[in-house]
Amino acid sequence: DRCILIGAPVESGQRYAGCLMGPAAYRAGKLPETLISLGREVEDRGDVIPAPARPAQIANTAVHSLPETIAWTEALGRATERAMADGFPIVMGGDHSLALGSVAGVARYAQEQGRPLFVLWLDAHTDFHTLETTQSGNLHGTPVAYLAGKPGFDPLPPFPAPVPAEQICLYGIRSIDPAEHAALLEHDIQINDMRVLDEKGIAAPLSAFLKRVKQANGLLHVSLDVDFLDPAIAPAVGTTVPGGATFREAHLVMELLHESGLVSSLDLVELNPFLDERGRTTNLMVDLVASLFGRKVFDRPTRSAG
Ligand code: DIR
Ligand code: MN
Ligand code: MN
Ligand code: MN
Repeated sequence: DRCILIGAPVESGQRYAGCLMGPAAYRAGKLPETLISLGREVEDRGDVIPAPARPAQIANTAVHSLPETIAWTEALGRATERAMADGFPIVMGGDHSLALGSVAGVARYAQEQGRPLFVLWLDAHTDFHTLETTQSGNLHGTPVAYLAGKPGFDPLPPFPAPVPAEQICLYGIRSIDPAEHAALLEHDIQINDMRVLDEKGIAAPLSAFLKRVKQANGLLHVSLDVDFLDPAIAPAVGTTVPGGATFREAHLVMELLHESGLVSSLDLVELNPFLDERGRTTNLMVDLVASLFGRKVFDRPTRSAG
């Protein structure tokens, strides 16, 4: 399957300047060349340009840059849906609010194909606020509630076909706001917080989820937030949280995803190259994508894949 690179220089979903340099960093970090070296065809469609923002009114005055985020959601929804028809979209962010659009586009495609959509959310945060509950006002904290079909997103385009709770898997969680916690208690979304992963290991809960994707013949969207990773190895993100995935844990997740053959689209989000140490976080993210596309520590060519 051909990889379709979509640049999404979005930073309206949070308040640190610099996320808009993400797509350029992935290109400078040789993401396209890396995918080609792994045998993929690559088509870079350049950076998406949203329509001019139109004013939008909501009650919660804390909300930051809603008009810009709506414009991005519309533009990225269209770009990602189109890319699904042509190959494997890799949306290079940009902050996590871009997933409001990318997942909406993937969901529309899944609906047209009559296939269930599963979402794996690799993140320190649950991103389960609505426009009404967010206190920071940063809309990068909202996409999971949006794709789950929670009410409270009035000025945004309605999410095409809400993803059922059983088809959403949150992974690596270690920061949940009180309003998110209350809302999550009313949903059946699987929350693999770090406490769970410490005890069960990084592989077992993921394998169980992948089994369900396979049984359902589902499409699988993976949304990788840089802050899933431990800040010691991935410092270039505005919202670091200690206690994240280690280098090998993160690679193992990607290797298991590759071996499953189930992943059909990917977001790379929250990289802020302005905060990076000589491209260190960028390089790690590119290497993780390489593992997702089949780079191995030791290739065993004759081993039959499961
Ligand atoms: C926090 C932080 N829950 C908020 N969210 C982040 O602002 O809503 N998500 N950083 O990635
Ligand atoms: Mn996030
Ligand atoms: Mn996060
Ligand atoms: Mn964040």
